[in-house]
Amino acid sequence: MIDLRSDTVTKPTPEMRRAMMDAEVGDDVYGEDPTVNRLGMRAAQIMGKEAALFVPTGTMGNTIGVKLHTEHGQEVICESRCHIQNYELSMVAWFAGCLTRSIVGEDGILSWEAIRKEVRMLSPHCAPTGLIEVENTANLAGGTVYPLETLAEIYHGAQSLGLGVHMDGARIFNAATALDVPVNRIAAYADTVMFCLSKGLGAPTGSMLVGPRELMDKGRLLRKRLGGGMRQAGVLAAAGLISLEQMPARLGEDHANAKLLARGLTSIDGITVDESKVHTNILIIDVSATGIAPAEISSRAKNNGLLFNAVGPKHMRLVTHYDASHAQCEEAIEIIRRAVRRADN
Ligand code: TLP
Repeated sequence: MIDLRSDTVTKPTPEMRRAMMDAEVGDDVYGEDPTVNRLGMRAAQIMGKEAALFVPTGTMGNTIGVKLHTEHGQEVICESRCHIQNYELSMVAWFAGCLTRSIVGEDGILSWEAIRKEVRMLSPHCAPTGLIEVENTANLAGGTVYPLETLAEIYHGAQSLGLGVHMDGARIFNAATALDVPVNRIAAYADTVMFCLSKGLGAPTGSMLVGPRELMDKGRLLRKRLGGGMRQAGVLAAAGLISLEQMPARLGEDHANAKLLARGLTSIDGITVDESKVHTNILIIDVSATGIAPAEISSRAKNNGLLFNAVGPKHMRLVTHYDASHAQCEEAIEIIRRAVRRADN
């Protein structure tokens, strides 16, 4: 099976499995797991932040991140397709007691100008803005990347109003690869950043929340409250360390494979994808002109050895990763070509 449903499907490398086997562990609720502590130190260092918190999932990292910046009854400004609004079971409302106020950004990218218009102060009618959230790369917009200047404007604009910025950087290393900058240049424009070890970086599970030490100390308590005190989590952190140190350097291959897919798929009648907008490992294709429902295309492709999913009534998503080779991506194009061929031609 060629699996392009997500980069979450990657399996730990043999080196990760060996490191997990040999990991030194302790009780992380007491702060005594040396491997978790090492991972936290490296993550903070690489991101240019004071401290880090190891969490089981990106969702928990975002949940804690949002809660750290907000109070019940506030609003979180975000982009309309973002993960915290669409894929986290209303966690912003459920745990932080806030509403999202979303803005449609071009290609999933917000600007300070657009955000500024939506910032609200407390009044007899309005809940105040508590936080600005940016997702980088913007997953459902096709893995798009924030230009550094745009992030700088948002961050400085937010600061001028006393607002914090949380970055859902699940794929921040893909953004750094696309911009060809060290990842800390991107992280510098957010107070807290969540990033995933378990997506393109290949760890079996785990994400990091990084930011000021005081916030991360509070975050530890929130993690415990959410049931994320993982005890001997060093077995997971050991794989995470390999993700962090070794995997970012190869993300360019995934980006090249995504470009290859985009180029191949534009040659198929009825499929629309703007190759010039594919900069990382995600592509969203419009299949509406094939006249075939995405779910049907998905099921035909599956019967021929390719997994990829619909995102809405017209679009489908393909995600490249280290368990999907160049040759498999070439094969995927041919499987899709056959899947959208009508019976009558
Ligand atoms: N994304 C998954 C699905 O949930 C959609 C995927 O297949 O892409 N932020 C972003 C931007 C994400 O893409 C994801 C996962 C998360 C947060 C949540 O991470 P996990 O799955 O570890 O909770």
